[in-house]
Amino acid sequence: MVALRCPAGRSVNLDVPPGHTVLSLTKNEVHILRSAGLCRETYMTYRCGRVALLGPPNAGKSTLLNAILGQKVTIVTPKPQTTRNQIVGIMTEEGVQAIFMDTPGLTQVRGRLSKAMIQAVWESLRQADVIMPVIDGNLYVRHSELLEKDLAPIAGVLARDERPMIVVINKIDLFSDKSLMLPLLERLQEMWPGAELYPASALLKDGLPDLRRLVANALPEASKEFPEDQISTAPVRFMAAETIREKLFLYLRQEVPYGVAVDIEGWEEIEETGQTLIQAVIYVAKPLHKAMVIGKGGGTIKKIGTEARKEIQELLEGKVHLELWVKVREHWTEDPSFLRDLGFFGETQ
Ligand SMILES: Nc1nc2c(ncn2[C@@H]2O[C@H](COP(=O)(O)OP(=O)(O)OP(=O)(O)O)[C@@H](O)[C@H]2O)c(=O)[nH]1
Ligand SMILES: [Mg+2]
Repeated sequence: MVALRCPAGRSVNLDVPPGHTVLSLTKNEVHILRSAGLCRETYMTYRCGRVALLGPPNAGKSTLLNAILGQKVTIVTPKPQTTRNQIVGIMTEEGVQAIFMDTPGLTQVRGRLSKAMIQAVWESLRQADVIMPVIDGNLYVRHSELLEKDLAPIAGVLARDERPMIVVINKIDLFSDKSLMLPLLERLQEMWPGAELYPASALLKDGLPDLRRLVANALPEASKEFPEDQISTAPVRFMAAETIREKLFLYLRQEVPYGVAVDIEGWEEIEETGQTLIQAVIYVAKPLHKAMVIGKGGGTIKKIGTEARKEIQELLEGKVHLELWVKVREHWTEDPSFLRDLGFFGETQ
């Protein structure tokens, strides 16, 4: 085994058979010459690293991650600030493992919950080998004046960062004249001169194979961190709670979804029925919200429960009996120990 210096300054360990010499090194390949000079061999090196998906709320970061993986690991809703924690999704392909970190949308910090959410963004950025800002291309094509303000939290920091950066300009399915994008592309290139700009539609899964390749080439040489069949690091209990929260976001209006939290309090396999009994508590911030979650004649919570149960069954590949309770817990978004119990401050990882 010899340790080789790669052009990018990283080292790679490789078994060079006796009687062979290293001919050249490129980003992905080590060319080796047999000493007799009769035959050239190419050894692929393994690439593995972390990719931080970050950007303004509602840009499609979570949709993009699910589309890249071809499987749902993170919840998606039309409302901003859906994602609250760092969610890890793992893509493993031949010779490559990309560990994506989905993050909450970057907004102004208002209170402890949003502080914990923003902390998850900075922590993901710190861990990243590749930085992948995701922006809503359609929004900035139509309202170019919003770009600077929305990217203000990351523009300067990323301009000084030397790590590989791929900017995904998402939602390009929403306008047919693609030349409308040119001024936006120019401004992004000025802001981040070293970045690759990549227009895509996460919703239509448009352009994803090339994006996967781009990410793979930007990753450092390293051995894989996770088994090939592992798709996420989130425990199933957390994913079940997130599924319920997604349905709450979908069925509740105004400020109500932002004040809900879901905690799984019971999880039991029932031998007689072959079902998993899941008992979850939906916390709301105000007494009035409790009535809204329950709905007229219990209609809203019934719909939420039915939708969530279906999806959790798919996740667990088995029958689920889901019991939901609603409790009022005023000011929970400001309670550090409760936030910790819910998995904030990195505890889902
Ligand atoms: N038309 C269109 N809609 C998209 C696309 N990608 C995402 N969306 C929609 O945009 C909305 C927000 O998507 P999310 O994936 O939840 O966005 P996010 O960036 O994770 O949002 P936060 O977690 O709140 O920061 C959803 O309604 C998605 O269906 C896209 O390429 N085209
Ligand atoms: Mg999200």
